[in-house]
Amino acid sequence: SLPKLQWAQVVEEAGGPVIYKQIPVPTPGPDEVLVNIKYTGVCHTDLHARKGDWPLPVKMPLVGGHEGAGVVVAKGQLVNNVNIGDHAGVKWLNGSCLSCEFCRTSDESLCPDASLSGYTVDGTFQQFCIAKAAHVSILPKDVPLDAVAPVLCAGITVYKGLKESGIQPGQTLAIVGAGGGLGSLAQQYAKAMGLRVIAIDGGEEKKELCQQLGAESYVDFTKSKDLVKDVQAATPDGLGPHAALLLAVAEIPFQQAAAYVRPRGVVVAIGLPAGAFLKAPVFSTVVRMIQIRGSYVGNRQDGIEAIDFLRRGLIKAPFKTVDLSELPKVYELMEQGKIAGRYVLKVPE
Ligand code: 8ID
Ligand code: ZN
Repeated sequence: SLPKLQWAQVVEEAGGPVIYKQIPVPTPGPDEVLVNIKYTGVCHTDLHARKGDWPLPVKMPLVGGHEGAGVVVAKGQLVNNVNIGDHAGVKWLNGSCLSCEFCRTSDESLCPDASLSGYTVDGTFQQFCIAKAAHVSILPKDVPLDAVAPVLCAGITVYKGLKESGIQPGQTLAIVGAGGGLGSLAQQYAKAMGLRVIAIDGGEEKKELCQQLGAESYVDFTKSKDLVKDVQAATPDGLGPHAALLLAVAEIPFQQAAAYVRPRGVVVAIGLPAGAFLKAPVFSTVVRMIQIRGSYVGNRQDGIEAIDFLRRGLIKAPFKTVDLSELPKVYELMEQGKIAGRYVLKVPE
């Protein structure tokens, strides 16, 4: 039988700290499952939620987290696609209505009634987490629960972003924020898809990581005197990358990308720096036929495909594992831009 109380990291007021404490174990509704979380990644989105810096209201008190991998321990009476004992992943999209036009056309992340793990509903920084059965990812049992955790948001998001960019094998991709959580996974998916990668980030630790992950070149934004020129110079023919994935949590790179992609280049905005704007000169955007678009997580099928890349050994992104109780330290490092790759929290048994 299940315990009545569990350990969780709780934000009690907007902008306040996370508090490690015991809270009740929730009961799943008729269309929901209860997942005993074993590992959960820490995404920069969780820090945005803790700080409350987005124009989207956050539930309070809040249990954050949306990269949770664990075991299904209870389910509602309407659930027949998931069994007790299945390995399951809880993602950013905790649930959606499944009947609006967006859900009907597999754009579930655009559902006006979507519920978001660790934002509008409690997430994965707890031992037992609820998710809608229709949206939970069923994980093959040969996929390790620690390594799959970052794939559940970071992996799916960059995989979808790559599809949205329309880039083709052999073409060159700029990844901005390449040494971070999303960036390190983006490099792995890009490589698996036969793309050539220009990694853009700051500092030596991230440079080493990007080289290990197979980037053809590294542009250090903290050192470059003319980033647009340096990125273009890093492409084989000097004309600039075919696409750019913007994963950084700063506004400046969102103003630079339209200038360095080659004519017909595609800029995919994924990072969500607070209060930032996308800006590009109309003239050069028109005559160079540049596309600028947003990309927001992925649908259920994108999730299955992104996880399958991991299962098949096509991607391997580095992560460090610490205990759930150490979340405040992880946030501190993240705030300072000091995390190369991802942190994964081990949830107590
Ligand atoms: O669906 C979505 N669109 C989605 C899904 C998941 C996450 C969006 N996100 C958002 C997060 O909310 C966050 O705003 O993507 C952003 C990145 O998340 P993350 O990868 O989890 O963050 P990180 O690990 O801190 O990595 C950010 C990297 O950006 C670099 C940092 O050095 C770090 O490695 N960076 C920064 I800050 N400024 C840069 C710059 N000017 C830069 N890299 C290059 N140029
Ligand atoms: Zn995320």
